[in-house]
Amino acid sequence: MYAIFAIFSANSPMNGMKDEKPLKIGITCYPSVGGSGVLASALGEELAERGHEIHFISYERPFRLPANAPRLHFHPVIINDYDLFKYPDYTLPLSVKMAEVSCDHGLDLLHVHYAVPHATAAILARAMLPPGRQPRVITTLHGTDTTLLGRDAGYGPAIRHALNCSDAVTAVSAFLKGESQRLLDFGGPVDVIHNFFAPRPARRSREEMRRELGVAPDEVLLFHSSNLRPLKRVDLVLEAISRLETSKPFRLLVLAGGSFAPFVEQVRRLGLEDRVIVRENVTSIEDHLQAADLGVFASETESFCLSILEAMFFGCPSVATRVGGIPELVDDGSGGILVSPGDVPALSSAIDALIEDPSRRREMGSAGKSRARERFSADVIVPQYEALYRRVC
Ligand code: GMT
Repeated sequence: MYAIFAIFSANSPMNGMKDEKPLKIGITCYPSVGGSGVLASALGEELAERGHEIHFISYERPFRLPANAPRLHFHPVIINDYDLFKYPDYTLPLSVKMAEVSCDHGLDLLHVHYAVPHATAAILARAMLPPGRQPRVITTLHGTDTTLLGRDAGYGPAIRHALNCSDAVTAVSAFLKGESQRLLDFGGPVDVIHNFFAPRPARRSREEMRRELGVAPDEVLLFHSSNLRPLKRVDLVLEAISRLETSKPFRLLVLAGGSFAPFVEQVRRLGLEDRVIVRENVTSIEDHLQAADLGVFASETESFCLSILEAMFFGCPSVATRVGGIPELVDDGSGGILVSPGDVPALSSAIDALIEDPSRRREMGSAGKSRARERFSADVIVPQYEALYRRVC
């Protein structure tokens, strides 16, 4: 009897759910390349593996979401283009689709990632449904929904209203929780649930990937991965690279979740054409990360920086700016070196030091990997979301 139960527990998708019934969860996120969409997709995938029924609702299928996975569904939001509107509206069709999916599938809750406009649409969707059929609404704040849009007088009051009407609000770092309370003047509870990463098996070996990128075995491969928005300060990353004094061979791989065109002129001016390799909209992140040796991030603000965490899982340390939630992720010495924002000489000298000292780099990388597994793995973080769902339901 015990043996049969043990086998069932280990292999069942309900593993970890004890005797509780699986939940039906609607997830809305931005489907394009970006940390909040990546996190939401990974969360949906993990929840489905744990036996819950997951319904993604968005204008496109999130780019990292696997096709044909059990209990994982996608509902597109169709937006008609009316001449009448100068600016197309997404919030209303999204809210109608959320209400429709909630009703058709009996959703227990809508979990929206990135407040604008997803939280507002979820509140509206809930209000469209009769009592008893209304899903709970959970809003996860990711970063610029608070730090950029929260400051904007045209958005702030609507975000605050949506948070006040949510059944629970989470933030991806303690830093972001503080900023949300301060900038949005939001007095309600905010649960901090850090981001997680669950790497998939790489499909190419480190050697194969480096060969494909044209990186020689003795070259140190630096990497930067982001959506390249101005606050990522890719200009400073390039400047820091151009000032390196190391005599060791190195290249910089940019995994661009946006067009790299605005930086081409700077690359030319700094004489970095032979150093910089750009890959846009890469989905096989694991293959690329295992080929890399050191991450470089110069963001002027960052609520968490999922890219650093992804690298940590591959034992790849980073040199990054000490801003926002990054110190919650990287403890100086474990996972990387942190420098003051805007301090290009400090950025360069930290990169130089780690290029010159491969054993320090490896030590830092392996300490970072342990830290990532202990604190930011799916097994640690996903149950925190499940507990929150149970609490609000
Ligand atoms: O604001 C952005 O740069 C985009 C945003 C997103 O949705 O991709 O990124 C935010 O969410 C990520 C996932 O939680 C965090 O890792 C990023 O740090 C955060 N970006 C900022 O705070 C600037």
